[in-house]
Amino acid sequence: MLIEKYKIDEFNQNGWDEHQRRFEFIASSAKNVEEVLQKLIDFQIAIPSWALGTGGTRFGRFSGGGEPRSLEEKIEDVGLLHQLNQSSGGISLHIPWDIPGNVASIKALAAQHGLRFDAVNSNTFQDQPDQQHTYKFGSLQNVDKAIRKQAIEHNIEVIKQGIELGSDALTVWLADGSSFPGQLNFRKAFQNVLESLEEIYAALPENWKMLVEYKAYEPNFYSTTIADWGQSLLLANKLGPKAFTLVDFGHHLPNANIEQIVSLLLMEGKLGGFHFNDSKYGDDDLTVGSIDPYKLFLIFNELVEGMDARGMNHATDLGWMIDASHNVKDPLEDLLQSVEAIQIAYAQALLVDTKELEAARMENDVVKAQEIIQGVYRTDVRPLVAEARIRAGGALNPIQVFRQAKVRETLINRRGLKTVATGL
Ligand code: PSV
Ligand code: MN
Repeated sequence: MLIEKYKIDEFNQNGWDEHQRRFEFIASSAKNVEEVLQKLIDFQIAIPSWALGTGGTRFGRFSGGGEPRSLEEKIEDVGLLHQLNQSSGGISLHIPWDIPGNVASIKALAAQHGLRFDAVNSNTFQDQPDQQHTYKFGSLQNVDKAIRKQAIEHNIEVIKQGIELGSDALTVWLADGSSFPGQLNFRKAFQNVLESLEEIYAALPENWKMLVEYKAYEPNFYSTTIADWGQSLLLANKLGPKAFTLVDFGHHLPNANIEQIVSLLLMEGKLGGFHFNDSKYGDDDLTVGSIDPYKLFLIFNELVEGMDARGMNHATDLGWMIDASHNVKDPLEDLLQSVEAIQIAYAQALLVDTKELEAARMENDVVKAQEIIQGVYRTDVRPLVAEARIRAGGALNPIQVFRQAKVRETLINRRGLKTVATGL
């Protein structure tokens, strides 16, 4: 569902004067405000098609109702988010959780909502009912050639679906690994994955990217065959110029310095994309910025600095996607919070005085460097983010509008209380 434009304008009147005051205050002190606003407007974050329903854990799942029952309804939900924040202009499909049946009408619906198709994701971490071989002991790494072949063919099929949709990247995340010592020959497993990825890589169109995502553990608990950025980078380097590493915030062991990882990957020209979420213990898939917003800002600071150093376009040269799950919140409200958290961190990173910071570093002035970094982090940039959103045609306060317009109640009336969206 979409909300009538006049209603959003009406809702925008609430708190308008307060917003003006707060915006003028920051605009009077921050440098390059117009440039920052334009960058915020251009920056789009893709929403995964599997994050629109309630996520569960292995202990249970508590649906909030009105979940999308089809890909069409998922596109409508992302369209609504985009209408409210003007920054969720992409949708990322996981296949076969979402199979675009009638491609022409799916594309038309997405276009109607101003959405593009972001990276397509293959799934060889679950068995499908009609599948010949099982992935219980891995897919691209499997000791059985026939199983590897099945997984390769699935990935090539996903590329074909992506081409039809107008996507330009394939994200490969593998659950492959082992749960017990002795189970796997690490070297053979890695080589099998490499050879399998080589076959998939050969099927990529000229302008496509392959994003190789790593994850430290889970579902395997002893070893994961692509467990960290080193292993992913090794594969990406061996595969060729169209292959890149994808960093997911929650896929690291505790205390990993993710900002350093993205910095070095950018230096190597091998960072391809980022999955946003937040985490306290592991791959918790929590709302972006809900646990450690400072870490998110530090990552953004390196992303901006590293991309600028290579003359990259922030909005288009990397794949940005939210990869979160919503166990206790309304998924759409959660996604609105996540997008805003990303924009806040991005805006703060854009405000860092890089020259001054570099000068402090050259003087080994550690205190000054920290003052610069934390001075920006402690600046309330929410009025900048809101201003960018309004100028782009969105809502001053997306969550408030979502609630005042009774979106969830309407979705429950239309779709029912017990609907279940595909995904995890
Ligand atoms: C795996 O944990 C992951 O981060 C990958 O990106 C998957 O595609 C996604 O979550 C959904 O399982
Ligand atoms: Mn991910």
